[in-house]
Amino acid sequence: MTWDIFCTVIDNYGDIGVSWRLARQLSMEHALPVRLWVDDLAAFQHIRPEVDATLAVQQLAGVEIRRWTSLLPDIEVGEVVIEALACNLPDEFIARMALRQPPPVWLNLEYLTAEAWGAGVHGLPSPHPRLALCKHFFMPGYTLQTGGLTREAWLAPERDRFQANAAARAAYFSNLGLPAEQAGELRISLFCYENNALPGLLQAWANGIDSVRVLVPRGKALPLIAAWLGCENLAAGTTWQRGALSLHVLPMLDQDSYDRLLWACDLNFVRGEDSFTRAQFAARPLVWQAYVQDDEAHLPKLDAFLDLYCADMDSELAAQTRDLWHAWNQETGLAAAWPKLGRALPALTAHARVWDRQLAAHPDLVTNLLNFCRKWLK
Ligand code: TRH
Repeated sequence: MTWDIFCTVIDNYGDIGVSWRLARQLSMEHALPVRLWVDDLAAFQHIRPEVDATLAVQQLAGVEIRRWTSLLPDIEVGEVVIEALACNLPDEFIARMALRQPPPVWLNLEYLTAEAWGAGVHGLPSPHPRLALCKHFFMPGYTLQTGGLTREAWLAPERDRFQANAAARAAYFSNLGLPAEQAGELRISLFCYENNALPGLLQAWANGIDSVRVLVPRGKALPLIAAWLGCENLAAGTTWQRGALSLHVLPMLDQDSYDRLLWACDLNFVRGEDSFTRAQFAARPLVWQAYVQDDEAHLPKLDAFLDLYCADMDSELAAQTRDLWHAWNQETGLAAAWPKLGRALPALTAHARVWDRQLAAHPDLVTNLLNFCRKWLK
């Protein structure tokens, strides 16, 4: 089964992050020929430094990566064509798809949502108005009625080994220029959008009695942090101390190293889609900042996830989790919500493990994709 996956980088790193994981898993775990078309290789390079942004064609982890320009080379269309995260295929490529016999399985791989409509839309056909082609919606999601989540077979065993191995974690932190873990210290990774609640949260951590070590990969949070610290610029590799808070600015990590950061921390602030999913697979407590959408469409998305995530929590823990996540997403009132949540971390850690096991019991997205495609290619 040959694959063409198309990815448009709208902004940030989520589109390419999701597309790359999918392409890599198809290639590495299923030995499938995959071509990944990307319109912004420079963004790709941020999460995979091995990518050469000047090349039209290159190979990485068995995947053929192609710069997606307006003129596509004359290649044979794959048996499966994926529009990752609802990007639009060029008409010229669609015309070529129509000439292929049999026509390719054409999928619109949508954004992840826990909302009920996701299950309703999953698998629905959308016939082309003129050509003998039919696109299907493929919805990632958290239930068996959806396409599942991208989760490699190696992930849980590797994570468990890493989390059980203090020497591996020490080496990891040392490579990042960070001090070794200390007893009683809370280690937090922070990856978020510009968030007006952040200064209040930093202040709450600084004023607290427990030591908090916050690790911030370079990105959108830095201007707010710099303003709160009262400094001009925050370079990667710098460390700042304010009361009980130690703050370290990290370079942007490659995707696999970022996974390890999530595995290594006691609590992860994540955003968008891919870091959010990976933080759930880290089996550690998390706080999610949803990607802001028009008409506040991200708020029902947030609540739909919280409904699932908090379903098996006791009511007090559920209310605390909801309060903190709402405060973070509404960018207000977070400092008040934090102290209770800080105390609830042991219970949240236990819950994060249960949630991860629950997710792991479902077939992953690639398995579901393969089953779907085999049915249509028969
Ligand atoms: O970058 P994002 O904000 O991406 C967003 C969302 O995907 C959103 O839904 C989409 O509409 C928008 O992009 C266009 O957040 P996300 O999804 O977490 O993606 C970040 C990627 O960057 C993820 O693959 C992890 C990776 N990453 C690294 O590789 N190294 C790092 O140091 C960090 C912090 C992240």
